[in-house]
Amino acid sequence: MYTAFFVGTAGSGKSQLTATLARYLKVYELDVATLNLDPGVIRLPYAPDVDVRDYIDINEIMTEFELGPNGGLVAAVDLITSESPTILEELKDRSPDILLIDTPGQMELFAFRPTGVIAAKEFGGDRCVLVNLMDANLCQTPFGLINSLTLSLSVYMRFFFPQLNLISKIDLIDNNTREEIDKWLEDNYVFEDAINSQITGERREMAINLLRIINDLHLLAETFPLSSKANVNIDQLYAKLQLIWQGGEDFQVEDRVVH
Ligand SMILES: Nc1nc2c(ncn2[C@@H]2O[C@H](COP(=O)(O)OP(=O)(O)O)[C@@H](O)[C@H]2O)c(=O)[nH]1
Ligand SMILES: [Mg+2]
Repeated sequence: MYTAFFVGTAGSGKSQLTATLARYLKVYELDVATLNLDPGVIRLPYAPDVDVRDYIDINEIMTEFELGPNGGLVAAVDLITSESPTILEELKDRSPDILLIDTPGQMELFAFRPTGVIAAKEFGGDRCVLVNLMDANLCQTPFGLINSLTLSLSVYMRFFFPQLNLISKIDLIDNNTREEIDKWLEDNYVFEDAINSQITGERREMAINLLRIINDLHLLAETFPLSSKANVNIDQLYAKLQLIWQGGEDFQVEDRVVH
């Protein structure tokens, strides 16, 4: 089974992309299933094949442990780990070729707590790709983009999986800015020039150093814009996923995970 985890800040478009990519793959008659790991979501733009909400009821948790919405969500996400055997059973029954995994709205609850890495180990299958979404609204300046890429570097450190970084909702950005972003992504020296001309002082030094690390780890080369709503680069995303799923180095998901 090939899997893709969608992670990213709240509202970056994980659920919408899960819906759009599942629909796209079904057009090619591929055997694709979706797994929703967000116990707190109320409405989804797709009907998940397997849904964590069937096992974890956030309202019940809030009442039982006398928690507010934030505490309830943290407890609910942490509970995913104990429900994973049942979820795995359901997945085994369904046994798709491709599994798209939508993760909790607030990325820190998933990516930066034990649940994320445990879920990656449990549900990651033979070949797992991490798809990290960066909201285009936050990537319009060299500073914004490097800041978002630094967060994706942090995600990479945590999971150490093959990772794609998407500048999501690119349809919301004007054409001139999109062209600028494309130039920064194509050539890290152009990106450095933009940082040098638009950021000053110690922040500039920091941004340049971070860019070099991100580029050395090939994270910049695997960064591209996408829109789930306007269908921009969905084909490119699938092509990149296929390359990693079917080619590339052999690895065991379990070897990659650190707590
Ligand atoms: N314009 C535009 N809006 C999008 C796109 N993807 C998602 N959205 C909207 O952004 C909001 C958050 O999306 P959602 O998928 O729920 O984000 P999540 O919290 O990361 O799962 C919703 O209102 C979506 O309709 C996109 O590609 N373009
Ligand atoms: Mg969501």
